[in-house]
Amino acid sequence: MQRIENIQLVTLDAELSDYGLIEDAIVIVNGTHIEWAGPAFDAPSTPTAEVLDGQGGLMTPGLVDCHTHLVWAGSRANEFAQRLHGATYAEIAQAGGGIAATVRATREASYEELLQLALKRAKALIAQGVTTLEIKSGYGLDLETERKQLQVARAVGEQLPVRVKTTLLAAHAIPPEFKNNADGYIDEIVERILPTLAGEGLVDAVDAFCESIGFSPAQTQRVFEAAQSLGLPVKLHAEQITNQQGAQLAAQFKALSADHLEQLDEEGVKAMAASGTVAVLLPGAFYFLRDDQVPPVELLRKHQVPMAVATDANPGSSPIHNLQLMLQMAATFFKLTPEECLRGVTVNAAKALGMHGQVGEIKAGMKADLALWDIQDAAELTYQFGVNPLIKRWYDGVVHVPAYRQ
Ligand code: DI6
Ligand code: FE
Repeated sequence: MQRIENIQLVTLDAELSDYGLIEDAIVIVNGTHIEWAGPAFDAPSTPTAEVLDGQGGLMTPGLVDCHTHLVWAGSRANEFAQRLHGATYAEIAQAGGGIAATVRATREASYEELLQLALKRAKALIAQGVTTLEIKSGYGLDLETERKQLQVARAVGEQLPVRVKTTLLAAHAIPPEFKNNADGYIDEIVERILPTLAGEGLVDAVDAFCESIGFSPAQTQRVFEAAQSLGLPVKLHAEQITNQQGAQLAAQFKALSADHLEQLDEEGVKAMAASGTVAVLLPGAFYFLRDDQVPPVELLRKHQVPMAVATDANPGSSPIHNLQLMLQMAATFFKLTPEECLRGVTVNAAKALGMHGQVGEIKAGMKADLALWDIQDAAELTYQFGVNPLIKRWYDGVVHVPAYRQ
């Protein structure tokens, strides 16, 4: 048992205050779970607990990055240079670059090579206080390589102190074997890739890229039906470049989240509100693609759709492994408040992964995933970036100090 004293606690319990802030707090950790959290004056006695001094730091839930594509090989730095010379993301994709280039490199890479690359990226996120991470496949586009990606994702969660949720994104792009035959590839996904990998226990959720340059709503629907028949929750890359009414489709399948959403309209927002689907905002992709349309944050607020914020870490549209920077960008570009940003990488990100009530808040019964910061005001996490204020983090009840602090 651990008794963490001398902390300011951000519980995110809306009933307490904006952040659920308790100024002089104690958290009691029992094994892998939180046993008690609240004001020091109210704390039960724990004569046998190890007492830890929180140094007056601010404690938040461990952060949750609920949308990443961490497992890939190769580099797209050359495409970045082409874009600076005027080529567009869509033009590069049509010329055989883009996702297809990463698919070639990922197919060629060995399991071990991919694992080393993914571990390095995951460590960067862990050092910023991340304790739960979603990792998508989608750079294999065939059974073997999608499996390899998801196995690497599982290994990241086994080798590092981070909880990993896997998402099958086989419907990310059309592989060369199915050129001009997207429906044939959807058959392959629903008949073979999805049931096989789900049967191997590699799939926690299913995602698709519903877009003019991706899959149509009808094709996406087939993937969702297959997921539903296997009892798997769905998510969707929706309304990023064009409005395909993906949000409505996602809502129809009670999706955990719809992500990107720059082109989302009020009908889509209402559908998401009715189905409890989380809006995952990805300011890194907005920034890196120099998008000029922001997601409809006012409408999401008006209809009380929970908003999450994530890195979308991927080699093409968001080569960014910094969740703290995403908070800054969500505030600066999308005008989220610091409190919305913090909820976006904790309680709402947990909802987007179907982990509400397990992680993302500091309450009795939740996992002891905690982050202790050398700041006095929670808004600091959104306000600044580049200096990492993390003092230490707890994962599953075990304390870890990031390497640079040791
Ligand atoms: N939307 C994105 O922003 C990424 N995938 C997706 O469906 C881009 C992936 C890439 O360019 O490699
Ligand atoms: Fe993405």
